[in-house]
Amino acid sequence: KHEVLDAGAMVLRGHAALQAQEMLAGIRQIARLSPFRRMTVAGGGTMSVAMTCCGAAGWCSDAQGHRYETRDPMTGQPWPALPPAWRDWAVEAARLAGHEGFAPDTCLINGYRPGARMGLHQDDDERADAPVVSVSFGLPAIFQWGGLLRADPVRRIALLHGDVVVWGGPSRHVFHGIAPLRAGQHPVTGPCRYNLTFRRVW
Ligand code: MD5
Ligand code: FE
Repeated sequence: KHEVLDAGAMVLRGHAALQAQEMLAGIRQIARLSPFRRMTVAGGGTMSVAMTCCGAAGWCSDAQGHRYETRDPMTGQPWPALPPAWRDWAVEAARLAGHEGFAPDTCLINGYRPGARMGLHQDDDERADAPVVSVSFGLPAIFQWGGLLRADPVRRIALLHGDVVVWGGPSRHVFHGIAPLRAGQHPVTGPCRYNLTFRRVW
């Protein structure tokens, strides 16, 4: 049931499928307070993925760069709370993958429409001694998984509705991305894909 992708990275196929309806309802609640928005990146481009956050910290990007903020710059308010049931669920998923004592303080929520993509990048704005728990809902995506150097060869792995990946140890620093989302209709999310990542920032 647990598939080791590489050192520190484990897929729990379909592990979140039974949580989908509840988590998607939670996403709608969060998005009422802090709407999905397409952020600007340094250099002036706009991301094709729409994002929102909940928890003590929210990931923000603008023309100046990217960082975590305690308040949503769009509303001036603190980010919506991380639902305790989500937090407990993510702690248990990390534990199943061998990471005891995960204490996430944020969840970044990515919304993909057909054509949306995430270019190869490394996640290094958070504490690297904690894993990241990622959950996919809706339309399938092709996850691009490289190495520690941008030029390293990239593997392609399908991430489907309900799939959970726990990234820890060496896999925290690999270059990764999402190929442009193919158009489609998913029975639960319609023409969308959502990805939630639970992280320890502070
Ligand atoms: C997504 N999100 O499907 C992906 C999945 C992001 C992001 O990449 O930064 O929001 S999470 C994949 C991930 C997270 C942390 C580490 C690694 C992969 N990794 O080391 O491969 O929207
Ligand atoms: Fe990432």
